[in-house]
Amino acid sequence: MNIEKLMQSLEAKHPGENEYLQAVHEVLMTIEDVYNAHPEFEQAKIAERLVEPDRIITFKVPWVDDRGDVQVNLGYRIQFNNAIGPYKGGLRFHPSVNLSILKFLGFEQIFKNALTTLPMGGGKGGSDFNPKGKSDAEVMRFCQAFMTELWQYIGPETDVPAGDIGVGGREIGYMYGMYRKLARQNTGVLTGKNLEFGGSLIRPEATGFGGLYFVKQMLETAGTSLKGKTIAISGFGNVAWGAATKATELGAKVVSISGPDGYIYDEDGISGEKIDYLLELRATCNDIVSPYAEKFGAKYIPNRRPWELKVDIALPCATQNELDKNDAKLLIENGVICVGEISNMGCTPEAIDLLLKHKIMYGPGKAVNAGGVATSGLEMTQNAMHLSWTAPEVDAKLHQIMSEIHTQCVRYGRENDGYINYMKGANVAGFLKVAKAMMAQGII
Ligand code: 2IT
Repeated sequence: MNIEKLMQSLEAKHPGENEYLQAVHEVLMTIEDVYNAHPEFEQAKIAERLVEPDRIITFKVPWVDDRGDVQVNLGYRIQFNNAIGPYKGGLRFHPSVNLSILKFLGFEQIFKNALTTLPMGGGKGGSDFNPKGKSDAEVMRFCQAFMTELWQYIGPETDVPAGDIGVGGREIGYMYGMYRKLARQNTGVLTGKNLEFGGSLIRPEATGFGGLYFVKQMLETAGTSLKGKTIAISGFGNVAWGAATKATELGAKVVSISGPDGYIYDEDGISGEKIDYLLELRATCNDIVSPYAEKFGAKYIPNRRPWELKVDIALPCATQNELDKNDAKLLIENGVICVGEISNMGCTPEAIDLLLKHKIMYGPGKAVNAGGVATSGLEMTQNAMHLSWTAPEVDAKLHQIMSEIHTQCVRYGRENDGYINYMKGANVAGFLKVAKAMMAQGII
């Protein structure tokens, strides 16, 4: 495989799609050896076929705000690869959403979903709609308008969207209602639904819980544990909430959360009612964390990121490229032992290089945050069987899946000196599954 040539051709075809090119480059670099060991992959142009989505659907979403003004947003669904199962992946509603961001997320989702052991292909979608400051009625009208266009492209065996940044239970509910009305079917086509109409227990917590199960295994493999460790978390949404809950339960102390306005340092630990307060903060739709400091008497550091704190573990839980080279340098100087991405592509490539160079445990988002989509897969299973599992049943399955993902990462990521390159392990394991499925199914 000639990575440079392939990257040059992608850059020429998709200029300026930086996040997408970044995600593709990372995967190609890490799978190069195994790719070259299989000449049949090169012959079947597996790399060239993998890096382009099967199709991209874009549409406009006109809706009316509370003042009676007409608003026009863009909607997208990227159906990236369905070699191992129906397209599966979240919808992101955020003003930063564009083709590059959704293509990077959809591309990552292929490998992440392959790692979960469940039969799910990769997809992603969303809109540049900004939920910040919108009323419930506005969110409902937007979601209905969005689904009016999207519904014809999705289906329980075709493409199963879910939540991501800006899309939680409320948005999924409104979209599901519209889908059901248009398709006249109640087949659970979205995951992340409320419990009353086919949702799964543990799904809201699953990304954070799964992340901590994975980090726990990383630490145990290195001969240590979460007990008594201090953790910096970024973000304050659903993922940060689940991660803080499980980290505290497993004996660690979470000392930070963050928002676009800055971060909170709470040296007493963010636990109990303080964790539940995160859900309240999110529900205000103002996208700020500063009220936490006023309510609980913690420190608020405006316009900075929590990676300058002295902690044992750093868990990015907000968005892509939220931890850069300088942040990694500060964390390393402060003695960090593990960085686990619970956000998608949370670290920049330069940050990852530095962490690997210093042999810091680094878990990539594809592996660490796969518990979210894995539990979506479990929701699909329950819907298909027309039954619901108990919370302990779902949690046990999530645990098992995270453990299998860890095993795959170790299998393909262990280096000669014993250091585990989880990024390489995750990419190679995910890639091999998809590549073998593509090989077996011919050129399509
Ligand atoms: O990035 C992700 O894996 C998600 N936002 C969850 C996707 C899903 O289908 O549950």
